[in-house]
Amino acid sequence: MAAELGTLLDQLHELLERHQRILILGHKDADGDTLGCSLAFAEALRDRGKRVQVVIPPPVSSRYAWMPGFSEIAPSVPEDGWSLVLFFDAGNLERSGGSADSIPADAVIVNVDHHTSNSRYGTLNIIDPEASAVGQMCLEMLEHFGWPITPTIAQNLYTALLTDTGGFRHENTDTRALADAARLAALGADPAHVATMVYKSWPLSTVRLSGLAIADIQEDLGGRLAWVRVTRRMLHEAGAVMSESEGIIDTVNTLAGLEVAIVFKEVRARLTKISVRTRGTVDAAALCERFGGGGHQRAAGAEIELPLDLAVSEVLQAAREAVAAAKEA
Ligand SMILES: [Mn+2]
Repeated sequence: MAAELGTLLDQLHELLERHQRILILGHKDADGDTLGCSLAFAEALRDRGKRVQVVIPPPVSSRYAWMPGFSEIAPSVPEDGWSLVLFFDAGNLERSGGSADSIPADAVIVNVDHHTSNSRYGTLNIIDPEASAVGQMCLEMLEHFGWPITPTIAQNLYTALLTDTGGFRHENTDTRALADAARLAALGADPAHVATMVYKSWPLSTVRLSGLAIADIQEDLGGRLAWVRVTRRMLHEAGAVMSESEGIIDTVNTLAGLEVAIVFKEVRARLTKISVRTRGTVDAAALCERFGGGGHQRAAGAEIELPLDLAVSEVLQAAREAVAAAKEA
């Protein structure tokens, strides 16, 4: 561990020992990483006698409802004199979905993240872009503190690592990720159970929605660019809600020869969300930043205040330019 990181972890340890009322924030459109870190740290802190509340803005996908501690998540910040706030896996405070507005003005904010685009909004910023998942950073923190890691903590952190590596398929699946996965399994995480709950537990409506969207898949640039739309009409037809569209991008990303995969989600009449995955040299985060979003080089997203059709044409134009620029580079 780098000396600088060791100092940061000592500072965090001191803050956690000193404060009694600790608020934990997960980011909106919650994924396995933000959930796993939040729930693992909540358990670790409760075991140390702390008053803890995990707050994650709804809707939180029910595919994670089996995670230990999930039922204790609150949708908004209850007033309880929180003096320390931990925010996991969020590149900026807006990712709290408004929860940050309810934090007491004098609260200390700890920003624990792995996004290169992180805005360093915390009082203490612990950023490790080399980490495949923030869950790995949490594992290192708990080990650095010498705090016990229970099987349920290990289960939550393993889930963070499994999901942020796309089931150990993304390019961030490196020796550190695999070694940490083995350590978490040794600590009591159950890889087969987590895989079943995360990847083999979709409701019928989710599979139907995926089918409707995928049936209308479009491609361009000889298959280097592919996209699908998830419309309000498809949701109605499948009996699904928009959060069930989360896995569709991974199906688009199974195409051979693909460089940029995009899913357009018609959230409202004038709000379109995009999910982007890239291979080769195209930077997904850079593409999404052009539309006010962000993320990682290989996986990013944005919320665009445009009707679906307009968002599709603007983003596709930018994606074509990005693929062309990547070819020349
Ligand atoms: Mn993450």
